[in-house]
Amino acid sequence: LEMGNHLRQAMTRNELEIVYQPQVDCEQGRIVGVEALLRWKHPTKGYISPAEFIPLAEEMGLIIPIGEWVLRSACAQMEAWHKQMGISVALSVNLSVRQLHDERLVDKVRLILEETGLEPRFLEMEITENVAMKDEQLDVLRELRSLGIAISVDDFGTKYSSLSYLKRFPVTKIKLDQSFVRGVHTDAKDRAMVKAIISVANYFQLNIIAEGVETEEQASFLVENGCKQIQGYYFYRPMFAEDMLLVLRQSL
Ligand code: G
Ligand code: G
Ligand code: MN
Ligand code: NA
Repeated sequence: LEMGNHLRQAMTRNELEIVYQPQVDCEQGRIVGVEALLRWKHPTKGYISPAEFIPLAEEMGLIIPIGEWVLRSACAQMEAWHKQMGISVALSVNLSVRQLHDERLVDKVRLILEETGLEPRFLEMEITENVAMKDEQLDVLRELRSLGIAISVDDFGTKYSSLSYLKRFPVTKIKLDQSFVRGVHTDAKDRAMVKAIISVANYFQLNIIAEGVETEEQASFLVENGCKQIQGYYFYRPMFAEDMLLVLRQSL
């Protein structure tokens, strides 16, 4: 409860920050995207992971203004990098399913793109499979797609109904969950799972990226099996914008 009250003030006190994690295309040998990840710099507890406070933010309805802040800040940052460096790198932003229940979401997104100047083709929104996805939310996703925004399924394969999801929803990309990546060198079932998901992506003509890649062995296995995009500590950890600028410069 106390944390809830504090979270309410976190935005106005500028305690929320965004870190960025590069996404590497191993075939092109360059950074093709970055994921924006929220952090709460708590005055006494230090950095708190969104895994701890997003559920609370969702319960309190705070995810709506927080999500809007993340989107606006990250789009503005990405557009600044584009202008500074002449790069074409995409931005991924995590979307809570609660935000898809906000009937003003599409207007807000359109406005944020206009205000920041970021072209819609450089924005991707990550959603997780969720029971709260009804036809209304499906329509919202279609509208976002028609703005030119890409939609990816985060943590793919860990929830229910993964395949029917791909059939029903207008998604463009699968994010292969790190739990499968972790075991590719020790667990035959994880290897099978990874290969199966990669072929699902191919059959559905979707892009695919692997998350949580920490070792060269994992990266090689993925690339050899047709997953060329990699996100994980093996290449880069999430970092603050200042560090990201240097990393992007080097990746030009
Ligand atoms: O960065 P980290 O591994 O601590 O993230 C933990 C979880 O928080 C992940 O599931 C991630 O998708 C989620 N998350 C990170 N940033 C955001 C955000 O801006 N909005 C939402 N809804 N979830 C986020
Ligand atoms: O659920 P989502 O995919 O949005 O969450 C991504 C989370 O995974 C981020 O919080 C990020 O900090 C974390 N992450 C990114 N790369 C790695 C990695 O290589 N290993 C581990 N353990 N976590 C990672
Ligand atoms: Mn994500
Ligand atoms: Na994930």
